[in-house]
Amino acid sequence: MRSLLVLSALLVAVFSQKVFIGDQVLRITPISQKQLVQLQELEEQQELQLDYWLHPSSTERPVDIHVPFQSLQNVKVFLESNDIPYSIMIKDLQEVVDYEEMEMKASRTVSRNTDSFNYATYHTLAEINAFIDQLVAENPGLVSKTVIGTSYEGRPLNLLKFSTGGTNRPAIWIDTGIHSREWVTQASGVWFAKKITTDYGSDAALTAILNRMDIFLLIVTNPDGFEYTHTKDRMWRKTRSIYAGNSCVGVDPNRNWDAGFGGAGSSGLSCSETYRGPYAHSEAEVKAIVNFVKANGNIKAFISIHSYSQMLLYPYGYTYTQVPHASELNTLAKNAIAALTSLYGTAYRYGSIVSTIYQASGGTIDWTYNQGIKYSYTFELRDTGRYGFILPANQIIPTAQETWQALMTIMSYTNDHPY
Ligand code: BHK
Ligand code: ZN
Repeated sequence: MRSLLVLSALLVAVFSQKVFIGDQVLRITPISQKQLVQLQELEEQQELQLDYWLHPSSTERPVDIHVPFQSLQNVKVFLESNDIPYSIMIKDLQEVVDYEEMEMKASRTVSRNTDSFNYATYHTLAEINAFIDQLVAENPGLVSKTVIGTSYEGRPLNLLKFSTGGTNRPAIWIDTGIHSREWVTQASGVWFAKKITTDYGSDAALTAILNRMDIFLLIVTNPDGFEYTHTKDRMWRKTRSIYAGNSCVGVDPNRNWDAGFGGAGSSGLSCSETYRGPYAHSEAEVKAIVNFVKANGNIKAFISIHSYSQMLLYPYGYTYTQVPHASELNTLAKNAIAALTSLYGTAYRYGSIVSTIYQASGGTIDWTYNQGIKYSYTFELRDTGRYGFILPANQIIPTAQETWQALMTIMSYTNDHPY
């Protein structure tokens, strides 16, 4: 294994692509409050360079940790000496990353229109941007593109607008890919865009929505991070912003919003995956959406899509206080999940963020809800952890299809319940 480490260092030097040789993802199932606290303390040990894919919250839910090869012995000894049960979910992360890259390269073709686009594989930022321009060109009466801002590194934030006319119509917002490594979300966003153009005029429910409302869709919400996941580090989650005095690059864009900013479930340390940033809305990608929402006062549903863990969540994440519309949001979530599950039987949990996943401050939908957007939801798409962020590409279309069932439920309800 020592030679593996030398080899991995060599590979980084030659290809400048981060490697995960011998890294494992452990699924830990704490059985007591004490073990939960031990797992929280483990997270503070920065020298271990642990990447918590699922944070500790309760004994009801597992904790998934991506452990670098060089920390594996220490972590396993720690777990075993404290009798904390665990299993190995991914035994060599590099193997699944390599397989994904091989599949992606094998299926790569240059597509000249959105009918020949391969929806069943992962795509680069350039390919998704080309798709966006093709979709606009093919559907000039329905689809348009607005650049709502620029990322830290200067990339455009390409927002798609689906509209059949009118001015300042009530609208639905959907974003995917705010966390760059959650690749099934951007891939689903592409599929949703195409689906809207094929269903308008033929599907009665979608047609009714678009006859009264607009749909905004931001597919690559974190383009700098997304490009980085393709070229340097498949596991990159945050933005790529740099602040003087910080040791590490990037801010968690789902801890950067002005809703309980700085509170529990966010970190003030730049090297943390949940680093909140120097101040609320410091991130260009977040600020662009904030400006857009404020300028377009008519957004009625705001849906921010992540992966993984198969959940549909509503506010709050920063406080245990229930939102005033909790019961309506809960019923709508239940109906949306019933529609989702009806397609392939995929099981979802639903509820408020804080009661369903864990406490997290500065999250997107807490801010949008506090802005008055009642139907604010976050999805966590497939899977429940077998592959986590490296979801096999043959699950892209089924994931997008089932998610679309839930989205249609929320969008139709929003259209039928003006406020
Ligand atoms: C979702 C919404 C609001 C706050 C937290 C979450 C869970 C999400 C996160 O930001 O920690 C989990 C995650 O990225 C994996 O998608
Ligand atoms: Zn996420």
